[in-house]
Amino acid sequence: MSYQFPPQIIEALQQAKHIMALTGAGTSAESGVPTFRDAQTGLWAQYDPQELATPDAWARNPQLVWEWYTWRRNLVAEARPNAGHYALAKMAQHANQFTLVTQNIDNLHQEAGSSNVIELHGNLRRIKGANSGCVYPNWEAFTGSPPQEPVSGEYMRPDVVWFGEILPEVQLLSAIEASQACDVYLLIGTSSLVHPAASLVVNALRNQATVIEINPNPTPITEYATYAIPHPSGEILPALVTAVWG
Ligand code: BJW
Repeated sequence: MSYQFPPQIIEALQQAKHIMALTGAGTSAESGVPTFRDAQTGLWAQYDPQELATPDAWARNPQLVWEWYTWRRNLVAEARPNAGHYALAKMAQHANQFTLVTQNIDNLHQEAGSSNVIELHGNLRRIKGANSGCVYPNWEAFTGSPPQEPVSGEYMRPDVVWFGEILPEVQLLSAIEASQACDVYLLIGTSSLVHPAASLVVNALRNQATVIEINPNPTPITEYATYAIPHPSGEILPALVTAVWG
């Protein structure tokens, strides 16, 4: 990709003591994973994701919600990390300090080699007891739609964070700390509509960090970002890593 990065972006990244990146669904779009607010296909076209990712939807119809997540798990199983995921893993090796925070539940950052990924909204691979919250690392160990916990008989649900639910405390606190400490904040492939993830950038802006948004479409943050790069992250991130670190 022949994007001409402003020299200030290169300099800010080269000199940064601490880079934080917050990623959203757009980061995995070039891996073939639909973004959260994209139109859905086939059977699922009639459902609004925002109305399926809620405790109310689960209470009303756990089978429907479980099947939606099964459909998404199958999509993600076919997906491979794209050049943007790999570039972020590479960035971590060059940066003095690097914190990768994701809203995604697809595990693609880890598959690209990123470690210590802070997952704010859970992970599609894990499931947990709907009442006990007891977490199991691998959904494949269970059958049923939704599966039931073998001893207690309670329903098992995906270990993800739905609207109205509290984010995992340790992960959220780590993300808040990084957003307060970083001098460069990369905002990648997120519509910045969902809080508290969308509010983290306020900490960075308050501290005069350089905020660089990478998203083909404008978001509520675009006008506040120091730089907005309106292109796909799978193209921009590898070019950026090369431009900054060679
Ligand atoms: C590309 C690209 C390419 C395309 N390259 N880019 C403050 C104000 C108002 C409301 C609230 C608030 N605080 C809390 C709330 C309530 C609520 C909320 O935010 N509501 C808003 C919708 C208004 N938040 C919550 O309920 C959170 N809980 C909470 O705060 O608890 C305390 C509390 C509760 C109640 C009231 C007050 C406090 C929990 C939020 C959990 C979100 N969960 C989900 C589902 C996870 C599981 C699953 O995936 O099924 O997380 S919702 C969904 O949105 C998912 C995503 O992680 C999240 C963000 O979406 P994301 O990643 O930004 O995706 P998209 O699709 O929106 O955008 C994709 C972007 O990519 C687009 O911009 C494209 O342009 C771009 N793109 N191709 C780069 N190639």
